[in-house]
Amino acid sequence: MITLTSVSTYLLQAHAGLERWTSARNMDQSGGVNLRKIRQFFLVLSTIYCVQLQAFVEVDSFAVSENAGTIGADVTLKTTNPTPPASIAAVRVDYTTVDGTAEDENGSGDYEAAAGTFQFTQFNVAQTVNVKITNDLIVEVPESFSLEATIISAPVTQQQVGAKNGTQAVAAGNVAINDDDLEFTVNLSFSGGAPVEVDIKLTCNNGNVNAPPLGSLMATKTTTGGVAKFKVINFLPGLQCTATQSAATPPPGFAAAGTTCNPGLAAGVKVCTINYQAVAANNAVPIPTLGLFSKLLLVLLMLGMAIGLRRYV
Ligand SMILES: [Ca+2]
Ligand SMILES: [Ca+2]
Ligand SMILES: [Ca+2]
Repeated sequence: MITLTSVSTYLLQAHAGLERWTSARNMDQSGGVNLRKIRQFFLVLSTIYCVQLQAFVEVDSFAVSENAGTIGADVTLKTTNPTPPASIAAVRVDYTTVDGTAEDENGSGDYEAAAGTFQFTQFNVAQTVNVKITNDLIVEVPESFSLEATIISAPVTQQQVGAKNGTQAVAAGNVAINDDDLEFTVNLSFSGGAPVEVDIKLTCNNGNVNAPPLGSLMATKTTTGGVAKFKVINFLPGLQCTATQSAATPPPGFAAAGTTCNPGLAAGVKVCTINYQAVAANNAVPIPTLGLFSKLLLVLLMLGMAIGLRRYV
């Protein structure tokens, strides 16, 4: 914090006025003893006020979606003075973004760095820092960066007081970025039979599916033996996706045995499971096949019949 109050300003002005008044009359230390005490009294009083009433900055903390575009973070100059003056001499406040798990264009590019200086001439009136959030197609966990603001100057008399305290006013707000891309996993379950190739369709009621084609609301993937992965990009709140088999009938040898999807969607990996149950090829009465011995027996029988027929003829 930095000391900065109207009351302390008035006290300092009284102190400075008395100093000028005694100086103008060329009063030395002995002759001006009473006035010197009065000056010291005002100086002590102003210091007490300065300790009690301070100015500081506040910076917003909030969360945004990755697709929010350019966002505004408010920086506000405040004071502990219960009755702040309507206007003050300009107070300079530096601001800058600082990487956290989210990184600017010099890192992984989750947002574009911003830095600058505000001039505040009023308390409790916010000024806004604009920061561009990058909307990529990468599936990520929530990340954040901070916005730091520092009071670097105050009106002359107030700055002098602040310097005596040796303090600076620094504040930081946190901006969380929630990803809007997610990976959607479809597990294929084959009971009673070996996994086969199946075309899977992912349909979402909102947003885009990036697998393939980009920008479509529907995507199909062919998978063998288990897993199809879809990347859903730029989804909006309330998005629901469902995985189904593309073909009208289940794969040969299997019957559909239900689909389960986790309800709702937020950031993160989502899963559906499509179940198949093996079935018999058909329900016809089995035709017995002849073994090698039976075939040999049949050949001998036919041979015997042929010999007998020849004798008879
Ligand atoms: Ca990232
Ligand atoms: Ca995105
Ligand atoms: Ca992303």
